[in-house]
Formats: sequence, structure tokens, C-alpha cells
Amino acid sequence: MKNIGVLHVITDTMLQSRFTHAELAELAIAGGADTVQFRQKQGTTRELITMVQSMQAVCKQHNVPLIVNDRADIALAVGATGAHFGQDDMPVSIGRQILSTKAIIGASARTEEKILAAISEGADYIGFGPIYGTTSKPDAEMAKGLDRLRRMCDIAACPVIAIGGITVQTAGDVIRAGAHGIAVISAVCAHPEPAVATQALLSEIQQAK
Ligand code: TZP
Ligand code: MG
Repeated sequence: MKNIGVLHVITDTMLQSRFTHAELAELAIAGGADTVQFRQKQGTTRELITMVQSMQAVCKQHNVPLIVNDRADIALAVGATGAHFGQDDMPVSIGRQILSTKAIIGASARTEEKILAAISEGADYIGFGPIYGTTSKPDAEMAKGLDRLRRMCDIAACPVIAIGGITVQTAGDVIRAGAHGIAVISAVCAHPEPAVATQALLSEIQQAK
């Protein structure tokens, strides 16, 4: 099994405009993030590549994995560590054909069947959520809660990364429910001090483990 991080900071420049993706990556890594994910729904492919190249420079310098949301082609182009796919994105099996066997591929899955399917296609981790209410993803489903998270962690034979509305107050509960790690957007990107916020989240994760 690959080494999957426990604190995935997903960079977002729609929620805030103080920092670029690369700056957020730098701050998250300074705070102890062990995985950074680029997630940007708008912009041309060329613009996205430029942003991910700058992020990859930061991540490479600090030896922190960079995961590219949605886009295997961009992950491959910039030499990122891997990609993360939702249910409407590229199937994991096709992503795996594009990326190397060493690449980390994550898949969002919200039901037992979809989790098992993603794992059989070769997902290295499952993203499960939203655990709590979130305003960072307009089309997010209803909050799944900790009991459902616990059940999904029981059936998944790979790390589960919980996502959605997770804060420093709830990060410990999510880990205690069985999640291998957490992924956050607003708790870090919308915080006045992203590095401080990241550090606080990491400390909650470590205490809960
Ligand atoms: N997928 C499920 S919830 C979510 C995504 C991308 C948004 C997470 O953002 P936040 O701000 O940590 O709730
Ligand atoms: Mg997607």
C-alpha cells in the first residue's frame, strides 16, 4: 500500500484571493500538510498548467506530494504525484493507464458499491464526504455524518480521506471514526493564517491517532 498523507490541504482561489495556489501550498506545507491538492474548476488548460507548475515547484522543493483534482493530463504534464477523480471524472482505471503505477490516485465515492468499485479499479485512497455541511462545493450532497463515515472506513480496504466541513474542532472526531486522514479547503484557505490553521489541524489528527 502506498504512503497516503493524513492532512490534504486543497488549495482554492475562489474562496479567497489573498493567496495564489502556489502560495497556499507553501503556507500549508509550512504548517505541516503532508499532501497538497490543486483544485480549480475555472480557467483554460494553459492557465491551469501554469498554476500547477508553480505548485509543483513548491511541493517538489519540500518533497510533499501534489495531487491534481480532475486532470490526469495536467498531473502527468507537470510531474505531479497523482490525481483525484470524482464520479463524473475520468474513471480510475483510465487515470491509471495515463499515470504511472507509482502515481497516487484518489477517488471520491459515497456508497459502499462505489467505494469497492473504485478500489477494484486501482484507487489508492477513497475521498468520502461531505462529512459535515460545506459551502465550498456548491453541488455537495447532504452531510453524511460520522456513523456513515465509520461504516465506509470499515468496508474500504484502503485509506479513507474524509472531506467536507471539517474544522479544527471536528478533525479529531473524524479520525477517531476511522478515517486515515482529512482533506480541507476552507479550514485552511479561508483562515486568516493558513499555516497556523494547518498546524492546528495536524495536531488534532496526531492526538486522535
Ligand atoms: N468534496 C466534498 S465536500 C468538498 C469537496 C471538494 C468541499 C470541502 O471543502 P471544506 O471547505 O473543507 O468544507
Ligand atoms: Mg472532480
